[in-house]
Amino acid sequence: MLQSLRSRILETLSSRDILPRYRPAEGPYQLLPPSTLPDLQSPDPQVTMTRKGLCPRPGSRVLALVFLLLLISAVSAGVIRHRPGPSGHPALLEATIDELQAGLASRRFTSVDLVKAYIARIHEVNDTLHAVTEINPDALAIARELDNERLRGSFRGPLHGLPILIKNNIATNDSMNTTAGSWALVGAKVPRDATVAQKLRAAGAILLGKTNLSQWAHFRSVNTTNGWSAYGGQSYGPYFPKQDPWGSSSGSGISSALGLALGCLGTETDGSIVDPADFNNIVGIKPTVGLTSRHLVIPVSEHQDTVGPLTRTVKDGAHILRIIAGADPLDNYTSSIPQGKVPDFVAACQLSALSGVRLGVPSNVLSILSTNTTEPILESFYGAFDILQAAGATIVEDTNFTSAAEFESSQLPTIILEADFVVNLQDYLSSLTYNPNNISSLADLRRFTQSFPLEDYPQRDTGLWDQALQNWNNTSPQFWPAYQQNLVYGDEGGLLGALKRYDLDAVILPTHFSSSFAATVGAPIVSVPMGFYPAGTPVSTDPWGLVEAAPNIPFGLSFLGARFDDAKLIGMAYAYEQRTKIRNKVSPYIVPQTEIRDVVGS
Ligand SMILES: *[C@@H]1O[C@H](CO)[C@@H](O)[C@H](O)[C@H]1NC(C)=O
Ligand SMILES: *[C@@H]1O[C@H](CO)[C@@H](O)[C@H](O)[C@H]1NC(C)=O
Ligand SMILES: *[C@@H]1O[C@H](CO)[C@@H](O)[C@H](O)[C@H]1NC(C)=O
Ligand SMILES: *[C@@H]1O[C@H](CO)[C@@H](O)[C@H](O)[C@H]1NC(C)=O
Ligand SMILES: *[C@@H]1O[C@H](CO)[C@@H](O)[C@H](O)[C@H]1NC(C)=O
Ligand SMILES: *[C@@H]1O[C@H](CO)[C@@H](O)[C@H](O)[C@H]1NC(C)=O
Ligand SMILES: *[C@@H]1O[C@H](CO)[C@@H](O)[C@H](O)[C@H]1NC(C)=O
Ligand SMILES: *[C@@H]1O[C@H](CO)[C@@H](O)[C@H](O)[C@H]1NC(C)=O
Ligand SMILES: *[C@@H]1O[C@H](CO)[C@@H](O)[C@H](O)[C@H]1NC(C)=O
Ligand SMILES: CC(=O)N[C@H]1CO[C@H](CO)[C@@H](O)[C@@H]1O
Repeated sequence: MLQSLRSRILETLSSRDILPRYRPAEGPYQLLPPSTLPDLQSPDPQVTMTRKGLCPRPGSRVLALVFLLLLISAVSAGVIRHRPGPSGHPALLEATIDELQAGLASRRFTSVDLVKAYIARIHEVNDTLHAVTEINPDALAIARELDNERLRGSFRGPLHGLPILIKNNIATNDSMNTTAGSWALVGAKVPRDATVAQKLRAAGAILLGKTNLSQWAHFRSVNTTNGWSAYGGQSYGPYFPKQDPWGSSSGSGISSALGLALGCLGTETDGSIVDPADFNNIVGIKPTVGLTSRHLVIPVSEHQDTVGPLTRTVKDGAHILRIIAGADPLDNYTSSIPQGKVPDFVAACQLSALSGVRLGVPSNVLSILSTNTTEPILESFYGAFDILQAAGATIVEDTNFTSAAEFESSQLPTIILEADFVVNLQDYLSSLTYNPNNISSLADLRRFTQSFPLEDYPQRDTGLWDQALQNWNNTSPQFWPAYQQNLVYGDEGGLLGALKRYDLDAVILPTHFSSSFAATVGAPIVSVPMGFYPAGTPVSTDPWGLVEAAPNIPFGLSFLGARFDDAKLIGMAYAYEQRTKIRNKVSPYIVPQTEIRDVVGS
């Protein structure tokens, strides 16, 4: 029974969120019935896809062309509208911490203005993209207080007065719900803020709202979509109509991409920060597990979960990470931070950071994972070598991950996560001070989910929970040997082994292939925009109608490193970003129009 379920999970899981990330997203693709085709505010991305690859249907080139024309008109309109006003207000689609702080310091606008503008922008796109599930009703009052503080001459630092959205699995002790996208937890209360939320508040950030996500961080169904939650609906990426936003920090990726806040927090177990960063044209920092506290973050796995920023620039991500990182007595994985000291990630952002570094390329991973839809990604990846070398890096090819093929088909990574989830979820539920549906265990949660109509069961099943409830857990004697075996995939047989054997500073991979290799050992990844699918790319969709590949959809480059080498990776990503500025070379098809000048003084 267990065995057959496991095989089914391997066959049907549509996201790479919890399984080895590099498994090609192949499936029983077919021509979609008209009712599920993306609607026609956009061209109709009507295509078919075989198991082996894309077969453009007659006309798909024409459709792509129509889309391109629409895009060009949207962009040219956008360029006009997004030009900073005469008063020099930064355009919110790209605004950085430094630009917003300069405007706040010189009183060209206030934090109240920023909150108003970002809320208007969220409303402009939420009906189409479902990126944000709730807005903090206290945000304006908090902004006013922070404006007053600033006027009184007190400045808390780079995040003072800047609105940030957080993923809806990071708990806050305020009027907002923390649900992981489930109706089971709507109305639930926690005793205090999650440590990362509390640190943001203390640093003067305004928690503007909560972002949509793949429900339970994609740890419920074996047949569901990225970016869907019962509470938040289906979210979409902004670079092509009905674009798969990836996940599970889907809303955080979309929101940073479109300037719905200065930046966002997400969480990652295996891919949940770097994948939405990848396909939404932004930077994702997946910190070393233990660098940021998970206290009062709805868990998947204590061994793999980590909280990190999704931002438009590497430097903004570094600023946010610097605030949220650090030891926390309420999450003792943070006691593994070397010397207990948080490095200065912002100072690590140096143009020279690639000079003299050795970057490994595990070529066997590229050959194992490549499919027809990844061809443009690989082309762009090989193109990046020139830039990295010109910046002083040495590229070392064939630094193969020796167990990559075995890892790719192993069920162990999922079993370990399930064993953690049963126990870690129960701990989280026991910390609630108000638990409206009296859910205290995974068994309770499964009962609720299977009987509550809005949870979309059985169309979206509870396959991962069914299996977790039958299996041993992380307090059982079977756990430790299995966990040790699972570590080998990331250690000797994977990332850490290659770093040591070839004396590397980091490994580079297309982000699409990267996350699983760092996941099992809790190693860091920084993903930065690298390219986008060119005009003429056949449009391919998954069985639910989400668009996976199409012209204009972006993708990123990942730097993977040893545990607690986060600062080093941030430096390299910055040096690459500054030389390429890929983000500016591709535009979303949908862009909110409200700018600071529209709200100043209102
Ligand atoms: C890619 O597509 C071509 C035809 O379009 C096909 O011949 C080939 O087998 C495909 N390759 C893979 C790896 O799917
Ligand atoms: C989403 O946008 C619509 C239209 O502006 C608005 O009515 C609705 O309240 C928004 N939802 C949230 C949660 O902000
Ligand atoms: C939290 O959920 C409750 C119950 O559905 C709802 O009334 C409330 O508006 C939500 N809070 C926010 C800030 O959306
Ligand atoms: C959590 O919120 C409640 C209700 O506002 C408040 O009484 C309590 O002090 C808060 N807890 C902390 C640790 O701030
Ligand atoms: C998964 O869900 C899709 C959409 O409802 C459906 O077409 C497909 O048959 C399901 N696959 C399995 C294996 O249940
Ligand atoms: C880890 O933290 C918990 C409280 O969250 C504490 O009970 C436990 O003793 C700590 N374990 C270690 C090894 O420090
Ligand atoms: C690494 O993998 C590539 C691609 O699979 C292969 O051609 C090469 O021989 C391998 N190199 C080593 C040193 O194993
Ligand atoms: C939860 O438990 C409390 C106390 O036992 C009870 O009053 C309440 O009705 C229960 N709520 C639900 C939804 O079962
Ligand atoms: C974990 O498994 C043990 C048996 O090995 C069992 O006693 C315990 O109740 C399980 N914990 C949870 C949270 O299910
Ligand atoms: C804020 C937001 O976008 N909420 C939406 C989430 O998804 C549901 C279902 O699609 C919509 O009804 C909400 O408006």
